[in-house]
Amino acid sequence: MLLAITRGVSARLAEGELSFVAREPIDLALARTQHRRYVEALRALGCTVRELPADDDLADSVFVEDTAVVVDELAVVTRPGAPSRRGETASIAAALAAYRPLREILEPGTLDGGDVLVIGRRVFVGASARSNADGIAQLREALTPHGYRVQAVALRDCLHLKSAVTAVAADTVLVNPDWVDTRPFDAFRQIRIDPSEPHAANTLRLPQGLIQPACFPRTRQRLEAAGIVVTGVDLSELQKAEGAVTCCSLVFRTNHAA
Ligand code: CIR
Repeated sequence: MLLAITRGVSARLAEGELSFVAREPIDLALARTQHRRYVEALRALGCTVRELPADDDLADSVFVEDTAVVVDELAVVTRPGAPSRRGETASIAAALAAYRPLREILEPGTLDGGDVLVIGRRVFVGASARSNADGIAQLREALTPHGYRVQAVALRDCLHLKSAVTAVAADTVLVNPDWVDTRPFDAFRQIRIDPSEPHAANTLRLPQGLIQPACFPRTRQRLEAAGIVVTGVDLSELQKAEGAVTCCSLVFRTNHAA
């Protein structure tokens, strides 16, 4: 089965880290409603969802993607680049231990899962302010023995690699070329976001469809013109916290019960 691990929205969401967006008031009740609808979309697209309880002390803890990289063979628990987020990993490691052997990124390495894009055996890692060279090297050391090729990718003007590029089909990426060097993705068909929607590249690809924030209709048209089925989810309040669709779940295959 396809399992998605999620975590509820912290009461302190509005106090989380921000790097490239200005702080705005967040409607917490609406954030929670939107998150619930996101979880429903995961279920509608075939995921069994294991929801971890919200942790009010950890403002950004709804963004579980950043705490681990899960591949078929193992899970690598990260050491998030923002010190305020390092308390998020212990509970994720405990949850993942039921499904995968664990490795962890150790000091001085830092790595955010939002920087890690796995497409088949190719692993692209954003060399961002959150993921340093040591963290990328540790990830390479963990994954190379299992046949993965790990490659660092330069970024600009955005938080994570997956802010700028995600896979929308096995051979296709959706990319914002203003934020990422597209040459590492030359082997893939590339769809560009509509330039009026710079944040539109973050999509979550599931076997039964693609989830994208609902506020990017022009980019959605480009995807649909390419034959890609899109489910739009309104995540306005989580976007104010600099999150989007990949960051709210860790999705992987397992034979174990949830
Ligand atoms: C942060 O800056 O860490 C959070 N406010 C947002 C993290 C979003 N994560 C992601 O896109 N993978």
